[in-house]
Amino acid sequence: MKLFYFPNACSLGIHVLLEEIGKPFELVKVDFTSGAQYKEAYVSLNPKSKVPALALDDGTLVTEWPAIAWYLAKTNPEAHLLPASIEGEVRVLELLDYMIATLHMRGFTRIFRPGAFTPTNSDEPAVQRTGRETAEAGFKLLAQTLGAKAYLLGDFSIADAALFFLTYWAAYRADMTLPQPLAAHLERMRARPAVQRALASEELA
Ligand SMILES: N[C@@H](CCC(=O)N[C@@H](CS)C(=O)NCC(=O)O)C(=O)O
Repeated sequence: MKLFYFPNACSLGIHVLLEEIGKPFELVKVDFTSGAQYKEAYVSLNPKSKVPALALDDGTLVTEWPAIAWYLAKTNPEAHLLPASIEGEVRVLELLDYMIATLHMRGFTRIFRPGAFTPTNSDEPAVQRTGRETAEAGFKLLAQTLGAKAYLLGDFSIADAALFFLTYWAAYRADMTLPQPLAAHLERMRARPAVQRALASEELA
């Protein structure tokens, strides 16, 4: 299995899950700094020009964060990355959709790449403000969901890996102050050996 990634992109969350599973995998860096995601070598593999992308051993590719995480959880049941009940699975899907579609795509992508949302340079600060408001409102809701629990669903699940890359971005890329339960979740995640291995291998602090 090969994970196409870029350091500190949302692929970090999938990298964490692969480390949690603990089976061998290969990391392939898509060098965003040289625009490699738009060059033929990568586009011919993944026409979406995004990471994460997971190449399976049969040569097929899985894209989209929730689909990759779901695939890894279902094919590695011994890693216990999903709750056992259908109700628990539904809550994970609900959280993943909110975290990826809203906090990542409508929040952080606006903060990091405002130019993708407006052709007018002078509008970019307003785009970033909207992104920040979206992310902050999302974190407020997620803090309520987490409450005093250690992990979003009680036990660790793929949802926590998504929350991890978002809170990591908030703290280390966007200079945001996280609600206390989420700051504690970030530290709890950072204490997990799998997270430490993923951060070290992406040369992140
Ligand atoms: N909907 C995709 C979004 C993935 C995404 O936006 N990835 C970013 C990195 S965090 C990316 O590859 N950006 C490259 C680009 O847009 O040029 C998913 O859930 O996997």
